[in-house]
Amino acid sequence: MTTEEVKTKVVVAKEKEKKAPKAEELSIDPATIQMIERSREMGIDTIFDRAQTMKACNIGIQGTCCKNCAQGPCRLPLTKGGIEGEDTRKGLCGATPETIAARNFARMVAAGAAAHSDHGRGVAETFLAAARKETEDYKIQDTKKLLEIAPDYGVDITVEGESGEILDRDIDEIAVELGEKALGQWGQQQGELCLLKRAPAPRYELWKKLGVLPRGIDREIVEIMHRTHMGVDQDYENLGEQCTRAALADGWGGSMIATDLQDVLFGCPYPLKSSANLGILKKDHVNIIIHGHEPLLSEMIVQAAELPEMIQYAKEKGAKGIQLGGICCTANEILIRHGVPLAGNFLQQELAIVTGAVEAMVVDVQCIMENVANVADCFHTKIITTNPRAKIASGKTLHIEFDEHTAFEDAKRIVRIAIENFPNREKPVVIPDYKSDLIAGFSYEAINYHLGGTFRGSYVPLNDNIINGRIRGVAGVVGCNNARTMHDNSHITIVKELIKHDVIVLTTGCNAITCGKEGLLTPESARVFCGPGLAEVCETVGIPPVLHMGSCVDNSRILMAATEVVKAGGLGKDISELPAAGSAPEWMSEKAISIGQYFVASGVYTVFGVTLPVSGAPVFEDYLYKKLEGIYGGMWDMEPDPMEHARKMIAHIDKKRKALGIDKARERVLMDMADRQKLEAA
Ligand code: BF8
Ligand code: SF4
Repeated sequence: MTTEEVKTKVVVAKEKEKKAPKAEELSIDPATIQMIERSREMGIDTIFDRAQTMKACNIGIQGTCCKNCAQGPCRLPLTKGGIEGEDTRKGLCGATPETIAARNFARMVAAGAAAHSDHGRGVAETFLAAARKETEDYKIQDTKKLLEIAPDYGVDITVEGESGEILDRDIDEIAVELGEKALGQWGQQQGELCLLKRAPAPRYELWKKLGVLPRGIDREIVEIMHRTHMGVDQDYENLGEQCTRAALADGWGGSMIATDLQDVLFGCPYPLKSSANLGILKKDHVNIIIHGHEPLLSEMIVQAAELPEMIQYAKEKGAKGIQLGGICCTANEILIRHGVPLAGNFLQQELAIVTGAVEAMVVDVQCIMENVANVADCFHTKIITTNPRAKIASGKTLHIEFDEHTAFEDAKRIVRIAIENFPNREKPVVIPDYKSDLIAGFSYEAINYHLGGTFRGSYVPLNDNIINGRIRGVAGVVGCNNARTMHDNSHITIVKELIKHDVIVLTTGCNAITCGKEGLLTPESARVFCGPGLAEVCETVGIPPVLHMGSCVDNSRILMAATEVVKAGGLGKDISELPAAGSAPEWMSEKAISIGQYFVASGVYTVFGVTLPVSGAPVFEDYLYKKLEGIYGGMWDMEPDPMEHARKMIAHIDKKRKALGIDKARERVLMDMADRQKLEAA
């Protein structure tokens, strides 16, 4: 390189540095800010830097780039100011922007539904192996839930005795049949998925009338891939219907089965205490990060890390113990069942390694950034891939494949590798001193129990408080981080705005982790952040205003909670009548699109932040944002501004309150509240 070239390079690098936003402009989370700064000081490239140097494609972002055949990519951007007169944009084959955007959207639904459902299939296979006693490592733990759900799968829990008496059926037999029936849902070719009937009857009847009841999980996903192949389905509404079939096969199929069987296998979650953020890592401990989505192996790692022999081994290597921490939804899974603390959400995965304190990051499937391998290369951290579907092509990652028959041995091997890596720390350890306490594990069964106790557990108290106006409505706020927006900012702004206006929030996924870090998952936060009505209810019942329900497959718990609210009565006959709304403020993954579609098709008004790749196809956009309301009673919306986003959700909730005729009750409660406060002050 000539001196001139070197000089130019230095100038370019300095320019880049000048232009790069400060760390505090990229995240609201102090731990994240501190680690972005450290990564920059160390010259380590993270997603926060790459988001500055690489801008998103202006046509892809509109959803109107088609590369479904080799005559393309055909790119149909919508220019600023829109189209005057007739929209004549066409791909080589004549595909309109609507067809192209709808096909791209459908493929996102297919990929998202496939990811959740393949997770569910893996769980069903392990469940069956456990039920058949082919593995020593997994045992059915929650027989109560097993008996509760078996009939939904068409599995009898009683048998007729010799003289006609009704007898309890053998629990192992029930488990095996349940495993077989559940696994059969993937390859089923005809009929309908068995859990669709869990929905309120009018919802199920609507799906039936519309002809969108999914037949089999794999079938609906395959059909999207067929229909979106060059020259097949060229009607955006017809594609939209198939999106619904595949998405329902996710929410009321693959994801719901995953939640059901994980609960039976590992225990149904009930509220427990833990903490969140990078501050949970310990300088003098062997730190193991578990990252990904399937809890099958991580359940074993939790057990392995607690073994006295492992703790002793860690001490021999100079550590005081073993600290586990989770990232992404594996984190949520092991939090809600074991209280393992949350190290961080999606955008913190590289930064956890930047602490220099992580001996091993064990990953399974989904949301694992390839760059964790590069960041780990700068430290002593070992990246261990564990799933045959998800390897990283870096010579430095280890692959220890998960096998349900040897899972505990595999887990012990992984923990041992981490311990042996403890003395290899090479860079100074810097752990941000930030973590917050939280309570998580609100399965819909736990909410039931919390509201009314074991003997009179029900959603009636919740409904009563919605009807009397103390609680304005219910919001499901879920989903990812997205490096195109300020990390965690929209999540927190929206959730705080909702609870301030007495809307109780149900959360999963990376939003749940964000709320945990912000301290919103504690009953005490109610007094600080909630409107007077919601604060009163939370304080009386002793629950946080934001209920952590689990991982992203556990969005099925939100569907079940909504169904329970309908069943408890007084708020209409279907989910679409509830004063409720859904939101994914910082979404990025295709799974979020599948989730959005099944929420919409279940009757929920669902707002996404950031952007939706449909803006280049105004007719298809209108179908999603407006026309679907007339079909399902729920529809999509997109609002990047977090305050406006929350306002739209609250406006929808108020619209539903009015339709139910309970809008006046709220005014009365607020008046009472003001009067009471006046009295107290006097
Ligand atoms: O399934 S919320 S970034 S971790 S995709 Fe991924 Fe999104 Fe996080 Fe969980 Ni869900
Ligand atoms: Fe272009 Fe049509 Fe091929 Fe798509 S399918 S790339 S629009 S020719």
